[in-house]
Amino acid sequence: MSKIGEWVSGRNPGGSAENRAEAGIKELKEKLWWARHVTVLTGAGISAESGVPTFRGEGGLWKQFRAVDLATPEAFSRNPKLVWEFYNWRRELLAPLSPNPGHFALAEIERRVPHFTLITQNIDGLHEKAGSCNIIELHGNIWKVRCTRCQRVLDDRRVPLPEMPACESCGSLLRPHVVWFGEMLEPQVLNAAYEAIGNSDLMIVTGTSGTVQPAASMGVQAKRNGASVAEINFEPTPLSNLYDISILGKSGEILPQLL
Ligand code: BJW
Ligand code: ZN
Repeated sequence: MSKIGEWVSGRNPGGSAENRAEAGIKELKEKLWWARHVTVLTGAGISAESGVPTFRGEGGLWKQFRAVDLATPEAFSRNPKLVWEFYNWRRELLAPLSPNPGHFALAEIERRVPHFTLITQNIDGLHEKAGSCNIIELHGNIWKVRCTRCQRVLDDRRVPLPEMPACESCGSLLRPHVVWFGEMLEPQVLNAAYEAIGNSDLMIVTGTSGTVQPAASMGVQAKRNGASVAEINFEPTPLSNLYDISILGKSGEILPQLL
């Protein structure tokens, strides 16, 4: 038996992979029907079907580039031009992309349940483009810049930005308004996420490898608070066995089936 087969049969014994996914979807649909407050945590995988590269796994950004050279405050201090080159390249890549059926399904679920919070680790802005409203962006947004001196945060959709963009107020270097490794997440953002998790009776975790903290622990936190937790991911993650429901598949194919 393949690793995936072993894992799936451990969670939902019997039947083909398709039948097990179908059973998971049915169970999740029922939980969704009764839920009062639903929180969804998304990661790079939800945008994969829009053409956005993920970070880990085949074709992932961290397979081609070293995160320590491009996504840490030290890397930016050492070589801001290189870091801006990386983010300018990603802005060019993201600018023409559109949300996929997974993003749209979440926006529709938000309209149908009494209380809904979308926590995303993604910086691509595609949830907003799909019509989601109550969004918490844990790792910032690539379409925002922040002054390294006066800390002003501004929307900036220029593609590409100048090599070394400068703050209009104080002339200092701007940086992408994103959270790099070793940086704290904004306390009010983190508190809002934990508050939503604390109020939720159902949490859906989708398109994330569950490797980056503190986001990786949020599903477990929801379980500790008594919520049901379902994972929808292309492959099993280190946390899959801790959740109530694990559905293997593409978020763009599974999420619309919940409606
Ligand atoms: C599909 C699919 C489809 C594909 N459908 N699925 C505790 C213990 C150990 C370490 C730490 C710790 N606490 C903090 C740390 C350090 C660090 C960390 O977690 N490191 C780990 C790698 C070990 N965390 C931090 O530094 C964070 N800061 C912090 O906690 O501050 C306090 C502190 C600091 C230092 C020490 C201790 C405390 C900040 C983290 C910032 C992460 N930043 C990035 C870059 C953002 C900007 C940018 O994009 O450029 O955020 S890194 C990157 O990873 C990005 C993502 O948001 C994040 C998560 O990735 P994600 O979304 O899970 O993507 P993938 O690629 O990993 O997974 C995709 C999944 O989708 C896969 O499973 C696929 O199978 C699946 N998939 N197609 C469904 N169609
Ligand atoms: Zn400034």
